[in-house]
Amino acid sequence: MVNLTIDGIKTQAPKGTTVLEAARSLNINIPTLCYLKDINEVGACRMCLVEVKGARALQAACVLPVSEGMEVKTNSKAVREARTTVLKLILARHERECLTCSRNLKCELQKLAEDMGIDTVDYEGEKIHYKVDMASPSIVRDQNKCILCGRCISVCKNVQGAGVINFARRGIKTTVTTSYDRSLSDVACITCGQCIKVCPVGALREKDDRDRVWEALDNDELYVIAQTAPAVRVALGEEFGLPVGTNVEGKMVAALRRLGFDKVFDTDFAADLTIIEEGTELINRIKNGGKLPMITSCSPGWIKYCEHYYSDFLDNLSTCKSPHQMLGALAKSYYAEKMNIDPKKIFVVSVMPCTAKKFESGRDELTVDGLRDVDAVLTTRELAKMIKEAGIDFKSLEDDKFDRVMGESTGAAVIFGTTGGVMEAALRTVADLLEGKDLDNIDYTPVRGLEGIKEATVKIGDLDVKVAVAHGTGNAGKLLERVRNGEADYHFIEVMGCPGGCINGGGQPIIIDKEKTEEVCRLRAQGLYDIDKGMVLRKSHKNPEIKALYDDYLGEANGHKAHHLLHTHYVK
Ligand code: HC0
Ligand code: SF4
Repeated sequence: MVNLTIDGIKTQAPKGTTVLEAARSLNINIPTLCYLKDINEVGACRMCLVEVKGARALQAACVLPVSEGMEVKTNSKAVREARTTVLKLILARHERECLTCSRNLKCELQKLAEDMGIDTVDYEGEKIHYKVDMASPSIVRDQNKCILCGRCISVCKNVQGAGVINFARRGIKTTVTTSYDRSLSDVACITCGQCIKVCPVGALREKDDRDRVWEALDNDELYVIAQTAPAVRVALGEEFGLPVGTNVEGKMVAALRRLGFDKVFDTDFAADLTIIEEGTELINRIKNGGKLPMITSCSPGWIKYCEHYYSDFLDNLSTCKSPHQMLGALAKSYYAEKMNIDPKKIFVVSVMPCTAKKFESGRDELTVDGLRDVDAVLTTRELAKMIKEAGIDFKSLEDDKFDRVMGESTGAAVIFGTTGGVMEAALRTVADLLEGKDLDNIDYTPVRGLEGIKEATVKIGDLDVKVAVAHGTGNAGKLLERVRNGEADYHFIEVMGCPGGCINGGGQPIIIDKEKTEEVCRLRAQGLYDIDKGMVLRKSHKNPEIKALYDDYLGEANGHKAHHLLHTHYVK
């Protein structure tokens, strides 16, 4: 242990700890704008300057290791003056359109300016005006607001394994950009939105589709259907001041009705359907010598990553469309026929924790007979904005229920929203189908939790089923390298593009205090596991609406009609 003094308090910290961490362990808050633990520790923003006895200049606490006998002041006159100057210089370069910024009231720079009592920006220097990159279907990049903290660069490269953005040029002309300043839509960006989540300001945001959805809702000719992803219900409440992880399913459904949707369905219904289709596909591949390991195909950021970086694994992907695309396809076929509605007049809106779903819904592979499965995708954040725009008092809404015949779901479906959930849901069904009985032990805990790569061998009948789970595409890449090199082999792999799975998707509420990210992920995941635990039906094949769908419409799992509507194939 290293002995040191911070602001007159004697303390000890393990060797290798930074002064920033040592101070935080004493509840001394040193401000930061670029620091992200284990991801971006670069000392770029200079907000964390501290005074160290005997040192000639102020030091950046986030990259300064503790040393024996060190005496640190975090709040001296010199420190306060330096930080104020640094912050005013950042503000001088930043396009200060706070009132109309997507991050208004959720901006770390704004909060810091308020915390530090900044009431003037004394410097006005040369400014370069950059064109806003609007070409990606998922991500908007506005360099005019960028403060060059480098977090997006680090998360894109180190966590997601994509590395499509970097610093370019020098001095006043320094920017964060793509190679040759191309649009994100023209480089190998996987549209995951993890860069949005770490951006301290509004330089990165989702492509806003609220206007298109309002237009559809105002059009009397259209029959507008909403569906909501598993992970939205345990995060939407945060936008209205409710505790992290609160299940607001009932209020969310009520709010969607108030907004004017004709029907509100549950993507969880289609998650159950995915398990039947994907589970059957897995059993067929294992029994008939098909391509293994089979890899899940429901996370569009992951699919795009596979296409760009691991295209030799494309045939390993399950041919199942992702659940919300399945539901969209059924809305315009099964439901349209049942209700005698012209499918061309049905407009499907998916409410998702994900920015990549915006890209996915526009893919040509995800159409049936020329009609898009899904017409628009809103993130959790956009739905919250629409609810606020409409003047709905979310917290006081009475709980409402999803519409039938695509509104019933099981516990297996709701855990899709967290890493390991699709695997656990699949194992619950595959084990029952292969053993031919209703098994009691259905909590597959080895695939739960936030470890980057999880592995398990599950004994089903005579078969040892080897499975792996990866979340965050960087981890997926590491896992696939091992498979490619013959160091590991599995029957089935679950990949979710975002770290933690959809609970931490690029479209979820912004976590302003980045130190709390892991805790927030745990609480959102716990919210989903609690819902699962409280449900009577916890296996997808027990869902009565799914049984009715096969009996009345689809016929058999993986059959001709199911393939036409619910499956696709991605090629190089
Ligand atoms: Fe997910 Fe999904 S679980 S990808 O994480 O499979 O976005 O929540 O909606 O479609 O169901 C996201 C979440 C979904 C889909 C489902 C899957
Ligand atoms: Fe990188 Fe994902 Fe952001 Fe694209 S969306 S720039 S891949 S972090």
